Amino acid sequence: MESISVSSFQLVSHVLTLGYAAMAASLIFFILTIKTNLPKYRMSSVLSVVVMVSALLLLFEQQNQWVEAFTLNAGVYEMTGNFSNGFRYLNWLIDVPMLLIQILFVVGVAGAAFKKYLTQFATFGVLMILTGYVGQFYEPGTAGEDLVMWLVWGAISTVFYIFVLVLITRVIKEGKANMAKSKALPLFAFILPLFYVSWTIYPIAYVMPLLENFELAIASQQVLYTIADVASKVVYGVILQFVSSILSQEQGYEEV
Ligand code: RET
Repeated sequence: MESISVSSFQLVSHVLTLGYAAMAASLIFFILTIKTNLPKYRMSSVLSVVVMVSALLLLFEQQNQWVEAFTLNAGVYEMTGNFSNGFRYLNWLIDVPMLLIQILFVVGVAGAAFKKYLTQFATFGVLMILTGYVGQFYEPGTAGEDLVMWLVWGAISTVFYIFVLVLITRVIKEGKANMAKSKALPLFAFILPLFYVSWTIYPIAYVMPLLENFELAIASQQVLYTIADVASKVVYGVILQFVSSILSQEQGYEEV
């Protein structure tokens, strides 16, 4: 039976709790600040709220599953139950399209271009997650272990991920051009590097089992997913919120 040390068990437990606490706190933030924005930007905050609620529930469930999967025995935590990232993938299925679409409201893409980006973001985002979801069933160290299938599905998912990166780079470039004269530009410009780093943590976490050490793989995967979740949902959402409120002020909007 696989086992992990008390400190690794606790570290993951703390990090998972921090994750859903961050989502709960940010949920309140996005609700309370929505009126600092002009109505045309508010859909970005609404989508942040959707992302927060779904992540809050999922990460709470993930933490419960973690605690129930292990039993303390002779000073180590033995894995006596089931623990997987399956729920996370289903959460991403909702959150990935929402995160990609929310920026379109702030960037000011309109008309046919808006529809085109929306469709492409939703399609590539969903395909990226679904193919990764299939892949994680073959993860080394689990009941369905199959190294080749795991890597092949991961590679297919990566192709869709590259499409997503190309699209978001284009959207942010358009945003920068639209904000050329705005004070919000430097803050908005920070989103692209944040996006590249935070989203790329997910595939890195996916391949952690290559470390061939159960404890290190399972613990680092949970820590990495949580860091990526906070950066890609909370930090990203907060930046979009501040960018929107600067743009709103510059267009003469005052909160009523
Ligand atoms: C997978 C499978 C392995 C290959 C790649 C992946 C990419 C995952 C990404 C997930 C982003 C999730 C976000 C969630 C926010 O709620 C599926 C791990 C490339 C990029 C942003």
